[in-house]
Amino acid sequence: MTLPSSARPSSGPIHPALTATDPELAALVGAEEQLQADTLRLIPSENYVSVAVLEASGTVLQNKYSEGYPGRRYYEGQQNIDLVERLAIARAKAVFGVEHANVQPYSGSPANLAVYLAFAEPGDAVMGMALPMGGHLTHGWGVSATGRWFRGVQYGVRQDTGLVDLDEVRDLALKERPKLIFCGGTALPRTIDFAAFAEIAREAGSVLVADIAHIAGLIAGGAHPSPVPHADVISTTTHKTLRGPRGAMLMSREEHAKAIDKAVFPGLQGGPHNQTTAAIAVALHEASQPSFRDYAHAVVANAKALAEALLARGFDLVSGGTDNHLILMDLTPKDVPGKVAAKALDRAGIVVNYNTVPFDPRKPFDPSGVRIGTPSLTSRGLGPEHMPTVADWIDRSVTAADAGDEDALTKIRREVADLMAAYPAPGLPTA
Ligand code: DSN
Repeated sequence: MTLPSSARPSSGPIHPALTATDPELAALVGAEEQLQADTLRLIPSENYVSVAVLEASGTVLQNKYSEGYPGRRYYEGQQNIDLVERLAIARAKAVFGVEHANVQPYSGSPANLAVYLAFAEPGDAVMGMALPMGGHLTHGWGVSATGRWFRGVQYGVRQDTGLVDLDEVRDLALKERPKLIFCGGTALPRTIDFAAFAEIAREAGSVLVADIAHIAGLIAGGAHPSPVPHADVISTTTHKTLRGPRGAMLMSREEHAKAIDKAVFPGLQGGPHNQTTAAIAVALHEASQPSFRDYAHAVVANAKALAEALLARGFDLVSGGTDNHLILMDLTPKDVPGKVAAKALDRAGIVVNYNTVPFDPRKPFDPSGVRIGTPSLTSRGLGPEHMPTVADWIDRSVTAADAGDEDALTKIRREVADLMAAYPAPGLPTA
């Protein structure tokens, strides 16, 4: 499988001007580069971008204000910026097969808020998956503005299967008639049935919003079904499986283009971050290459292999496995809280996040599970043959966490660093 672009050479500082101007900050960047190079990064929403994406996001495009849209700006001097944004839009339309794309949202939460502004009024019912069930804060969860300013109606998964209960979704939707129905989330290991959600939204008279932030790269690479033509609006970040810069996009049919564009600007945002728009364009170009299809399928193959290896070691996986890039482990049977396990794994050089599991009896800041994923390790070229080793490291780390065995964690950390040194990451120094 071709990686997006090669790792950087290690000779000399890779940020010479930064090192000369601000050595203190340069040292912090260098330390982070080393950390990202040495560790096994398993947070499913993270990735490594290519050097080309890194370069685009560090360009002088960031010096330019360009409130408005291509051809309709409030500032002059847009000769190049208009072309950059048009390129990003055209590539988004081609990669996802949509009629309209807005590439200006600063990130996923502002993108979702723009959808509320476009289609709902404060106080309206809006429906989404509950955060502790695997949804997202901005899908109407109470502590979010979307749950405070709108009436959040929340669905979940079945306790016996760990799967979304579409009958419950339909019953709730027909009872509440929400303006918006969100599908998608942050801890969903299984395929989203966009067609079924669209049918429910049609019956309830709701706008269906597919939040594909986690799986955008899988969809682009043909490793997860597309929400097109089912969803009215598609919201995504660009920095997860899509392997672009931190940013977001909203996509839709032409009929919703005006409402979405008006909601993003001037409804919510000022000037777009043009350096990010450029880097999104680069990421979309990379996502349109045949090698990205290989990447997307490899992410899923790795996740399935890792899930099997974890199950073989007695781990309890929500829904019993995965169809995508993500695994949600319930550590209750191991008698180790998620946070204790995540911190021990971190000391072993394996970076995950602690996470609630559906029906979690513990609190969100000290939950029962950890969430892991394979986008980053796949970007480094690891394959299914490595997943038994990864599962073994996780197993030994959780056991060491329980036993308070720091020596075992230190030993695993050395083993992790050795393997990662053999698989350099894009944009990072080699050993
Ligand atoms: N914070 C992101 C994640 O980690 O899934 C979702 O916004």
